[in-house]
Amino acid sequence: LRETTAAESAPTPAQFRQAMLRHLQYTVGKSPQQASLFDWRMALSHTVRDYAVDPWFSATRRTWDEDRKRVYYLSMEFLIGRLLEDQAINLGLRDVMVQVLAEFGLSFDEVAEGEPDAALGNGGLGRLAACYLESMATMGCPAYGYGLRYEHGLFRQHFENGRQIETPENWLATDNPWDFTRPEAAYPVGFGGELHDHDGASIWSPRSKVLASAHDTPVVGYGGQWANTLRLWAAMPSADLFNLDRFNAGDFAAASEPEALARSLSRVLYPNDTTEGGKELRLSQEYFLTSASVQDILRRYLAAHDDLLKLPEFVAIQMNDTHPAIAGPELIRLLVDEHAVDFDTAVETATSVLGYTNHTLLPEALERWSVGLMRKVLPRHLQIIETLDTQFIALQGQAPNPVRLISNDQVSMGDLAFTTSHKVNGVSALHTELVSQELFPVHNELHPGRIVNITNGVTPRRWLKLANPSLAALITDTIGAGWESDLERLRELEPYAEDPAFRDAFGRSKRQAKEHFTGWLAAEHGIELPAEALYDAQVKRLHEYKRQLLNILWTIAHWQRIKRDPQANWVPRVKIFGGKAAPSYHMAKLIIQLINDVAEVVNNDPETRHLLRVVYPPNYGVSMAEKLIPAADLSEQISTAGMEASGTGNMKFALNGALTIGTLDGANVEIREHVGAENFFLFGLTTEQVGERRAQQGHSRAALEASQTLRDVLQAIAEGTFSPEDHHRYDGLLETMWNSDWFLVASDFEDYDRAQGEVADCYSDPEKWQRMAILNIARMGYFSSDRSIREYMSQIWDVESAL
Ligand code: 26Q
Repeated sequence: LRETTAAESAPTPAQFRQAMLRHLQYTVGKSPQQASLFDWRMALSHTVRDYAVDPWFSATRRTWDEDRKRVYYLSMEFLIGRLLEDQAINLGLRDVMVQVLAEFGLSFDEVAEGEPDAALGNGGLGRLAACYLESMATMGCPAYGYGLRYEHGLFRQHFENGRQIETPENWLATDNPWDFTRPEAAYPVGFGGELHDHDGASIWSPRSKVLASAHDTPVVGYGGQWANTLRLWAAMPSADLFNLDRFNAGDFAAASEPEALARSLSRVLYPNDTTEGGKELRLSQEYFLTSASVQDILRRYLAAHDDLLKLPEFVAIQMNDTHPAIAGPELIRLLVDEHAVDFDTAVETATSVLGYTNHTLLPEALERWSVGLMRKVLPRHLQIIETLDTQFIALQGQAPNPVRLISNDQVSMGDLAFTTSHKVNGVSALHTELVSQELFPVHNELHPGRIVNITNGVTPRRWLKLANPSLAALITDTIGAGWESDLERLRELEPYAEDPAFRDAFGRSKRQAKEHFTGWLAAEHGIELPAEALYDAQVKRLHEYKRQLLNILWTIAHWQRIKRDPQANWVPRVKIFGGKAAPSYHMAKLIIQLINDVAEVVNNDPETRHLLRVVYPPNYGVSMAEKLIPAADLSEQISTAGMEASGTGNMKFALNGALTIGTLDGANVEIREHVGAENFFLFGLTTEQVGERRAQQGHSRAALEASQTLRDVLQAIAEGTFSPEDHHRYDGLLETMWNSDWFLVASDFEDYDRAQGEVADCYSDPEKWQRMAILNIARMGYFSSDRSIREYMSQIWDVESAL
């Protein structure tokens, strides 16, 4: 086995070319003359993948040889996007690859554009898991990601008459070149059935069993010195799991139940980013992921050890939100039922191994499963949870109203995850404070120190080096290479904020990023945009708390003002929206329609179209973000304070030199502290003020009465200005604005308007704007996911880097 790093063993163009031609001929079965873009991409991907295998083998081998502690990141979502360029960059192959393709007359961008996004996630939580995988590999943290190999990732979005239409995503329709199938790594996962008492012990006889079969993708760190595994489970009906007894008894339907269940388990990702209440299939998916992963973890541990009580010295399992929170009961079950560990020791062992990351405070997003459903699907786990509940009540002594794991006939997965974890973390300083004080105050008093903060981060390889090659090149020219894996080095850019030549160069790189984005937008969607304008972007899942509504209402106000005084000195703006709504989230879908309706009117107004455009390219995802974020001047992070756990898009924008207009919410607070209050457009109520305002009767009406601007906007909507064929389309939305406005759009409108005015003033002074943008970039080093992972390693996982 070679122990050299990728950089040391980088191939020459001739070697790379030969390797690629070999794959074209022998893996793809084509000659260069016959090869399509697809064939070239397959040959190229296999070639790049080959270079991942050596570091992958050597990392795996060393972890075994050195008997290292491993981290297991359990997540229902991994929003990876494309892998080709990412892997090539980390292996140091990007330049050679581009050059060799050019020799064949191919443009790398064109070849790469054919790769479907692996969209195995909804949004922030799933993308965070992907950034963390890449950072764990870069930091030499021995780790596995465990997830589900959904046949269909997040739905595709398009618009018909401005309305969102969902269609199935099909990323596996063509070959997935990154995937190594591991049929030998397969585990049975049981569902349903009964419990029998045997000598005081519970024996679980599941009604159906489904096989979990592993598919591995190597995840290479930057510099190619370490690689980990992303293991995705596919559900497989298995011949020997077909229920022969039932078949022979004539119950043919019941006999094929396992097969039907298997076909559905890894079929599709749930498209909600808040809990889909009570769905049996979702609970089964969560258990399928968790059980297969925990079985695999124990199998790997027992291959080198025999004392299960020492598990916490060698294994750390991180639960990405409560979705895999059945891991506690599952680990306890396996220790007690299969390995004869006594119950209390099993609980202590499991708790020492597990960690839980909370990503939300929204009550509707906290998972609860009905006791009836639990009993039906996971009877043994329910029994274990009941025992844990009894113990947890006892721990609270004489408390009159103890917190319970089971209440109102529902299992609270957050409380369960807390009690079975040795560390619980929030994802930004503000969020962690709210987790301690609002969500888990009782747990927090019982277990002081269990809650820790780990502020989210993003990988600078994908979100700067890959996405923004012109800015990345400027940075390297200015401070030298190496910032990619030591992002605090960006601070060396600070003095250049005062250097006119550097500011110009930054301006040119921003211009290039805009051209790259608009070129794609024109080719893909036929939308032409002016290059000389302030690009103002809000891209993220559609949610009322994220307040895309505030943004579009302000856009209408801005349009009305321009029309009132078209000759004034307006800063031309392009308002960019992107994001999907959960298919059943009616208000979010109505807001999408409003944005598209406004775009239709505003973009066709000859009086204003040179000053204001509204664009909403459909099907926002990782690959669109990579083009759009580098092009943005202004980043909209305008959630109601206290509601966005962290945000990570906010970090990607600032790292690429967009200025933020934002509230004191989630990680915005820390971003503002790092980049400096003078380089951030702050507005809006604080978390505390939000609580107070909501308690005031009639706050929405009062806020509207105080804002002529906003009343004019609502009036225009009510008159059908944007829906001439249906004046009542937005009645429901207007009613909410006047009478409830839970998300305080009206309360924050005037201050948002003021901040947008400052944005425009500032943008008309390019020198000032560029200085601010450069200082943002220079001071964003803290938000590298490498820093986050370092903190997880020391504060939660107690694991050392192998590098
Ligand atoms: C749960 C049960 C059933 C069906 C779906 C779900 C489900 C799926 C996805 C619930 C929540 C999610 C995703 C949540 C999410 O993306 N949260 C975001 O996490 C980011 C990373 O920490 C934060 O930056 C964001 O603030 C937070 O909203």
